[in-house]
Amino acid sequence: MVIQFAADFTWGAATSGPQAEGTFHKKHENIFDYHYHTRPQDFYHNVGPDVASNFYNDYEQDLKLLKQAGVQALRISIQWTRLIDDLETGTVDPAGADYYRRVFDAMRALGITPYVNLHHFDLPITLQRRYGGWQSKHVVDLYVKFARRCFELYGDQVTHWFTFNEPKVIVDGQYLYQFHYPNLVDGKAAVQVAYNLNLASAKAVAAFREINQHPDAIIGTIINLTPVYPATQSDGDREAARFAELWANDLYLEPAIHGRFPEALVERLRQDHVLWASTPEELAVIAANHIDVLGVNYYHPCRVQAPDVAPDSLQPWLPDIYFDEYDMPGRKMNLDKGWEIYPDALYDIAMTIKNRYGNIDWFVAENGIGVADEERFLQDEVVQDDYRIQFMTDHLRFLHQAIEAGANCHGYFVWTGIDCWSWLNAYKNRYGLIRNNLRNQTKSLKKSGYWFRQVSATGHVP
Ligand code: BGP
Repeated sequence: MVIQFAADFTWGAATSGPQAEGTFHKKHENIFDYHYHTRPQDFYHNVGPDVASNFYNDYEQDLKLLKQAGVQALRISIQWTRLIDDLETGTVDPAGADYYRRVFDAMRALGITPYVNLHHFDLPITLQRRYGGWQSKHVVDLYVKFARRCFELYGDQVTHWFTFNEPKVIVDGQYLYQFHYPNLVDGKAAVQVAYNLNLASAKAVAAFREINQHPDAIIGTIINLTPVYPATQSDGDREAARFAELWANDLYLEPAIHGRFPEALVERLRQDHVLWASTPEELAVIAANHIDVLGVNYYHPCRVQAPDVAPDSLQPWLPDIYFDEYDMPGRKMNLDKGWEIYPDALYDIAMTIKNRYGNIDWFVAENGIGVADEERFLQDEVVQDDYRIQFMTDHLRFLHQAIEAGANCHGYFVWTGIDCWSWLNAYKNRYGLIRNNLRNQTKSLKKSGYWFRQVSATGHVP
């Protein structure tokens, strides 16, 4: 079957400020900077975000390399901890503001469209310690001040805006499963954080509509969608999958696209006495401010079965009292990362968006494969990453099928362009189309980079 994408399909790459820039001249530490500086051995193999991929200093040549790899649009994030001087008043640091202006100018000069995200897990540490982070509605309002500054400063340069990357990961990592600082286990707090992130996103959308005058400007949010598959068609497994789907996906999709929370989930949380605190005014903001475009990060599906132990016998409340993970025999795994590889899910995601979410304009905002020790695949200084080409080809095949079936998907952004720092494994697993040789910070296209250039030029996936 021929896989030919339309000429106006966007071929992009995604990265984030904290994972690419390095901390040079930054005004504040975020939660990861802080955690690394106090616990360098945790997760990070003693490689911190301080230099990261040195994008702060190297952005001009990095952008040229991305252009060479066929990247037509680049998703980056503005770091709150770089742009804002006084976090309470939202005053801008002039050097931070100038930096992002220069980056957007350089992108425009090369014909690379900036897709700009405002929050990629990188909460200022002061706000975590002083207010409990995203549990606090004051933090929501401080974020909105930051978002306003971004719209005011760059409304003439940027047309594609995003309020958050993967709000679910903030909830999971910080408040449930202990993989992001401050590593809490608190189901009730997690529920409030999920609500507050939805509220913050809607408030930022409202600010955008008020400030942004550019006729082509659009705003969206980026959600990691994990389609949920039950182990069997038994009532128990299907019930478990239904709750997991509500908790993982609908909790973010419904407010962003339909302006309301999923009724079945709200009812469950109310009965369990963990429902978030909300006000009618806040719910009105959420109801009135829908996104224009959806970014979908997809890496792996979620497979669940009915829980072993009856939920009501378990205390304290955690969402996974309602489902157990299911380790399906024979599923294909990326062993370096521990994630299942299941490209078919992209088709299912597309159909969910088409059938349940109004076929909103969307794009794949992240998709990619993390592989350890890629130096072993070096030949004449080029990483021969055929596994990455295969991974993208398989996912693009299902995406193409979905578009043929009516999905309204306008682009595919690979995670990532240039090998970058990762929250949990520093530089152990590499994702880039472009190799970052950390020994001397030189960067060069991998085999997948040349492949992507060809695909982006022709729209044809061989
Ligand atoms: C997503 C994040 C990215 C990136 C990616 C790969 O969840 O949005 O920032 O890190 O996952 O995951 P990891 O770096 O943990 O291997």
